[in-house]
Amino acid sequence: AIATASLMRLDTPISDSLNTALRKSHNPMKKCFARFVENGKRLMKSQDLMKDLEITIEDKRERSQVLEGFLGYILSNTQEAAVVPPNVALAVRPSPGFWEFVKVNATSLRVGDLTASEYLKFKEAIFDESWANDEHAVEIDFGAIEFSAPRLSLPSSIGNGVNFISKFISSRFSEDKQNVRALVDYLLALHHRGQSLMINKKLNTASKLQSALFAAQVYLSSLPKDTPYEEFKHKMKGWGFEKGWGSTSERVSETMLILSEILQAPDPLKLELLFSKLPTTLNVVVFSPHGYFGQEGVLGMPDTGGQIVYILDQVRALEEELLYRIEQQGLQAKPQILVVTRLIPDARGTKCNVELEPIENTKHSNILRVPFYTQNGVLRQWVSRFDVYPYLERFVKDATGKILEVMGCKPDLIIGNYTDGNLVAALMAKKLGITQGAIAHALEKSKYEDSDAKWKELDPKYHFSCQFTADMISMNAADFIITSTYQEISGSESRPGQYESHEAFTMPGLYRVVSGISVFDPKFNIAAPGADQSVYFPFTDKSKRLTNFHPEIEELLYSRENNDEHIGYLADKKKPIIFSMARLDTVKNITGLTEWFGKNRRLRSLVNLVVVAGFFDPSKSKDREEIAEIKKMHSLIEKYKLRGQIRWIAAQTDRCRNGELYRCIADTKGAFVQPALYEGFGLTVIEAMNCGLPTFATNQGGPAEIIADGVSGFHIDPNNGGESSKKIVAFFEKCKSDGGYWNRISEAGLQRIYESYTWNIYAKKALNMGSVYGFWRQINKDQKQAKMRYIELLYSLLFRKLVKNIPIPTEEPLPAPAAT
Ligand code: UDP
Ligand code: LCN
Repeated sequence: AIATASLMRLDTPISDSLNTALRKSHNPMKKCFARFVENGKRLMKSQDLMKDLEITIEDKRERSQVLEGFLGYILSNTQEAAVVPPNVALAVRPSPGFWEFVKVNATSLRVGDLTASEYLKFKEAIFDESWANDEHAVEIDFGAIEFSAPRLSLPSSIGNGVNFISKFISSRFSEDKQNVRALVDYLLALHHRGQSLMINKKLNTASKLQSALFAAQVYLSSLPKDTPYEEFKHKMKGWGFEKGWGSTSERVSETMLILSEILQAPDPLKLELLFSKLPTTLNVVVFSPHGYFGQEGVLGMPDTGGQIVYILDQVRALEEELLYRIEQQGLQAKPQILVVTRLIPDARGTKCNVELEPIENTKHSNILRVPFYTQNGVLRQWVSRFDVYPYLERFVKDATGKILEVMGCKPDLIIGNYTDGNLVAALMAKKLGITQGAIAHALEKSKYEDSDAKWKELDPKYHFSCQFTADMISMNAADFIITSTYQEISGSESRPGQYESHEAFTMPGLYRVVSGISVFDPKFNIAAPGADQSVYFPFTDKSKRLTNFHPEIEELLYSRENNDEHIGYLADKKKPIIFSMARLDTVKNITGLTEWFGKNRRLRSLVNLVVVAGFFDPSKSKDREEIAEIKKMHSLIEKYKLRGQIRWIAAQTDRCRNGELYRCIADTKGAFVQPALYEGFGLTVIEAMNCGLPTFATNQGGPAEIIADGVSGFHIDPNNGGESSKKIVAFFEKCKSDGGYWNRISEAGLQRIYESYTWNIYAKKALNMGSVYGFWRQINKDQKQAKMRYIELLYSLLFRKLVKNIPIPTEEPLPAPAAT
């Protein structure tokens, strides 16, 4: 039972109802299950099951009878079926976060329930029978340690962890006043550069604090509201209060009232409010080791995309909010945010070889670069995100030293980004005893089909054994996790979320995860990013348009010449443009879009295609996927004779010019198309929408949540190019017959953005998380410590060993500096 503790299950197991349903449709189902066993596929997905069902139950009426009943419900909710004749095991997901496992004997149609562990073992037999039968195969089970941890129960509450934790803490306060002591201790520990904040030792019990608050509030009510703190600080100190309550008598009074009310009768909303006012966070470290992390000339390269844009915008928003809060709290402190990445000596014209670089449009934030080391010294070249693991342990050690030196103190909060950044953040947070937040951006596991079960096949190329282990470690070590969408946590009705796919999975021969992370864990919080609205603003905002870029953009789109920056040309300048921009990764599917365009004559007659992606010479790339995609782009242009209708532009690194480019596409009454096979969030989607450009985006992942289909844009199915290109055609045809249609979609897109996707909302939420979870980890110390011991074992015994499989690149000499 412990093995499935974190997997939410329905009250009544499905096996009974399934038994009855199978008995009722015995004959057609017998044929159907016989086919599942005979078709040769050992791991079937939902669409495979449906296809077989269509083949075996030819009669449409009979088929729909079956599909309308319980069997249809089960089969359509089956994410995966593992076939080991004569049995078929089904992993059924009736709704987000809820899983059931059953085994059906294809001959007798007898049904049996399976636990997650049993299901995974059954599935493993397809790949590695002796491993599946090994009683002592490694099982990872975080649910077994966290059996007493609080869990959400409603799928609708998923992603709103702060709210849940506040409720949980206040109910603990109500149950036992002793627990309030923890809050007093927490306040006592707040300090800045050796100086106590909020309260000092005089107020070391809840009752002393309560009386002092009462006395102070009576006194404050006699002062004019805007009296500066400086004028009454001595009086406050006399009672045991320190700075941090507020800059004026009114603010101090407000904060004191909130705390008094909590001490009198705990209330989750008041608790959340109090935590948003406490000076808990002044110094923040943000880790993002891989890639070329820079402010200029790095975007669009492999591994160097949205994560960088996100972090730089995030830092600006966090700094702004921190400055605002510090001012309100009446402190003179300077907030410091350090983005810590790797220093790359072979910087290829970027500033990635500079150790400390101030972040533009901030007052106190910097990028700190720390090199990766090998046995031969500093690693000079870029390495792919799939190959970074061997350097991380040393990186944490070096980075910790540097951070303490540059900040002059310990940070209050560490935020990791992507697998490598999250692992590094977890290691450093543990070392220094600091609150840790994690941000995935993309969990690679969901991007590649069966990447867990088929890990052995993929490992030489992607090292998923390291990556998924690191992900398991850091998502469990993190005090809180920030996600961009609900989908990222628990997916949609039809598709499991990125985190959800880490609940139960197996890598045969390595380990079996029977409870990895639960989507009902209250550490999950949704805080969607925005797009920098000074760069991405509507094309209708004429006075702000960057017209100085227009001649360059005209050349970029329409000149006839082929060069290093663009190839192909647009013969008919009057047509609207469908536009896409992404790194040239397979998953971005830019080649897919090119092929849909190539195949759809009607689409080609209506619009031109412009894509910004990668570059044109495969021999100049070091990235395996990029090389393959470059070659494919060239062959598609030839195959479909696209010259005259396509413009392929190389990766663009100037954000401001890109903003204007989106707007120029809007001027042509065109559209943005994001065709990814899977997209974690999709910053280009919100950039395009911010510019007022109607957007078609993949229904696989985050964009499905950003866009309301047919209202604020459109969803397209990347796995069904024919249908997707028809949908684009339908839009442009409708625009021809209905003059206002294009504008209506454009405006609805903008409205959607303003309601939900801005950086200011994000910064407030993220800082509140740091504060609430900082306290939660204190009162949950014992549980956390037990979990960390388990995590340390995984790190030492598993991860360190796996890292050794990744080859260290041999040093390539740097090219001689160009003559000037
Ligand atoms: N981008 C860019 N130039 C390019 C390709 C992409 O500036 O040639 C930017 C794009 O504007 C967006 C980011 O890189 O800000 C890509 O983020 P997204 O979330 O769409 O995808 P990711 O690359 O993170 O997977
Ligand atoms: C990485 C991705 O793949 C995108 O989907 C996100 O938009 C980006 O990071 C920022 O979080």
